[in-house]
Formats: sequence, structure tokens, C-alpha cells
Amino acid sequence: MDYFLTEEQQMIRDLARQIAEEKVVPVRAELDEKSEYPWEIIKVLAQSDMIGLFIPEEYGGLGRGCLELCLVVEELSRACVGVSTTYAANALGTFPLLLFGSDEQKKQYLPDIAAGKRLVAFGLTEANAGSDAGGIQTTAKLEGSEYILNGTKQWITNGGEAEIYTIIAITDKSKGPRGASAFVVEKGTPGFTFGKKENKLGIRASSTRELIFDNCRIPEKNLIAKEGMGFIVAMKTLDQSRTGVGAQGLGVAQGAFEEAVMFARDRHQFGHPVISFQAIQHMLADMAMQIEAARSLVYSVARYVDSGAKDLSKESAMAKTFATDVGMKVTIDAMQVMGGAGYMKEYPVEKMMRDAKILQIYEGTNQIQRNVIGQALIKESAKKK
Ligand code: COS
Repeated sequence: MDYFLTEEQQMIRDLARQIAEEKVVPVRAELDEKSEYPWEIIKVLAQSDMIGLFIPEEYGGLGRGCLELCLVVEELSRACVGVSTTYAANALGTFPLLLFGSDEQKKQYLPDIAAGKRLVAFGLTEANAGSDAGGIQTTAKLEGSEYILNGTKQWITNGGEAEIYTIIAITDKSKGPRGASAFVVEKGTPGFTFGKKENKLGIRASSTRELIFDNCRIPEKNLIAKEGMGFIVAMKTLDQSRTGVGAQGLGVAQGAFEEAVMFARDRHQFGHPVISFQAIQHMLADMAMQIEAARSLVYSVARYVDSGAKDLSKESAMAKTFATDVGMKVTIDAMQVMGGAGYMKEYPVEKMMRDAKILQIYEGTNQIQRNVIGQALIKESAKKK
């Protein structure tokens, strides 16, 4: 399929594919096995200007948009979702600053982020606030010219490795979600420590840790937007980033599909390559159709995001849900095509299947995404009345 990418977009995609094949594929099994953070790959991505891809040129980035980011995320995910999670979570953590930061905050943080000198993480989730993001309990209390943060964030991607953290905390308990505010907190601030690295089923190259705030004092100027805007900052951030999670589902599906096709050509049973059997062809045909449908949706929504559309909730939830459900289904089916071999660590498909599962869970479960889509449909139908 021709998706009418510009020459520049094709170059970005090709460069990302080259990095994925040369730098990620040879080490992905080891990173997975050892649960090792991919610093060497991050360095290569930074040197190739991939980290600052979506950051405006005035802050040292390439000034590109959601589609370019999705192309890179797709290519990295085709090789390893652990690596693409590390890369995409950096963008997730940067969006609050990009969308809502003051000029001063942008000047202070974005150039280092664009250069890949300092990684970012986004801190919203807590032990009792996952799908119910409005239920966060971490507090930020203004005392003089400082906010004092107390509470614990859970399962934070890039936790411990990132230098910059965008954090959502409650400044006024009485106001529910409207009493939340967003802050930027730097690693090394007294009172800010990390929990142990989580041991996960998949995306093991990425790091996931608790962020612990114990009377952590930050300057008042670290408030992003205004007090009370934190929930909106978080929701708009997720609207911006969820298409990228869709691109991860798309990429891992593509990677698993290619492995399954190659295997089915090589593997002989009953005197024939197994790809010559209709049962296998039908499975591969379904996988190919689902991948192309996911790609069409992810790229279309990415273009919609880049058009400057204001309300992205429904579309980004659709891209995320559809493409990550495809990611899960295709990786499972790729293993089925490969039979026992697919189950072995000798091939990358078992890892792809383990990695794909998180995509249906993080940045809002696919059940929550269906709620978001449903709520948008209710709103739209009310307008038509
Ligand atoms: N953009 C702007 N505002 C939004 C919004 C969005 N995408 N989504 C919700 N809001 C606003 C609502 O309009 C509402 O405003 P009012 O108080 O003025 O009515 C407010 O935020 C609360 O929204 P809502 O009532 O829908 O919130 P709920 O408590 O029912 O929570 C959420 C539902 C949105 C939190 C849930 O659907 C969700 O997305 N959960 C997943 C969270 C998540 O992704 N976690 C992963 C952590 S980061 S990896």
C-alpha cells in the first residue's frame, strides 16, 4: 500500500528501520533476558535526531509531528517494543511541557530533551489510581514559594533513568479531578527517590519504577499551566500520545507477521512448505488485512492530530485500541503459524507476544478507550439533536 508519505517522511522511516535492524535486532533478546535498559540505542537515536523529532525547531528539535513520531515508533516496535516504549515514553513525558509549559519552562527543558541529553517520564498512575486517574492521592502543597510533594507514583516508564519528570498531583482535595495540578520535578531533588525496578512479563528492556515523594520541595515556577489544570494536562497528554501506542501495536504485528511468513516458507511438512496449505494462507491473509487496516487508521489519525484538530480523544482512542488489539492477535497467530518453534526463545515471536500484551493495558486499557469512544458518541449525538 502507498500511504503517500513525503520524501522526508520516507527518509525518517528508513533511518528508523536501519537503526532498528542494525542496533536493536542483534541485542533485543539479551536486553529482554537481562531486563537491561537500552542506553546504547538511546544514544544512537539521540545522535540521529530521532529523540527531538517532535520538538519544535526553536528548541533544537526537528519540528515534526505525530505521523513522523508514529513512523519511528512503528519501526522500533517491529524490532522490539521494550525499546520503543522507552522512546515513546520520553515523548509522553514531554507532552505536558510542549502543550502547556510556559516559554521559560520550554526554554529550560526542551533543548536538553531534544538533544537526548535528559530523558523524561510521565507520572500519573498510582496504586489506587489506574483507570480511575481522577483518584490520585499524591499531594502538592504550596508553602511560601515552594510546592511540597508527598505520595507515590506507580509503574512509571523510564522511572529512575529519566532526569525530568512531569507529575500530576492534587493541590485542592475538595475539587476532585479539578483540584489536580501538573509539575515538573528533576531527578536529584531532595525528597524524590525511586522504588525497585519492576520485573515484567514483557517490554523488559524498558524500566518501570515507583516514584516516591517524601516532603519533596520544588520551586513554585515548576507548576505547569495553572493550579487545577492537572487533569486536563494529563488527558490532553494522553490524547496526544495514544496514537503512538497504536503505532507500537502496528509495529509489533508487522514484525511477528514477517517472522511467520518467512518461517512458513522454510518449514516443510507432508512434503510441502507449510505456506502452501490453505489453512496457513488464510491465517496469514487475515494477519495482513488487519495490519493494513491498523496502519491506515494509525496514519490517518496521526495526520488528523497534525492538522491541529482540538479534540483528539475519540480518534486517538480508536487508533490505540484497534491497532493494539491487532498487535495482540497477530502476535498470537504468528506463533500459531510457527507451531512449537514460535514458542521457543530461538525465535523472536514469543517475546513479541509477551511485549504486545502491555499495549492493551497501558496509557488507558482498551476497555477505558472504548468508554472514551462511547462518551464521544453520546456527545456527538446530543449535538445532532
Ligand atoms: N480532554 C479534556 N478534558 C477531559 C478529557 C480530555 N480528553 N477527558 C476528560 N476531561 C475532563 C472532563 O470533561 C471532565 O471535566 P468537568 O469536570 O469539567 O466535567 C473531567 O475531565 C473529568 O472527566 P470524566 O468525568 O470523564 O472523568 P472520570 O473520572 O470519569 O475519568 C477518565 C475518566 C478520563 C480518567 C478515564 O476515561 C481514563 O482515560 N482513564 C485512563 C487513564 C489512563 O490513561 N491511565 C494511564 C496512565 S498514564 S500511562
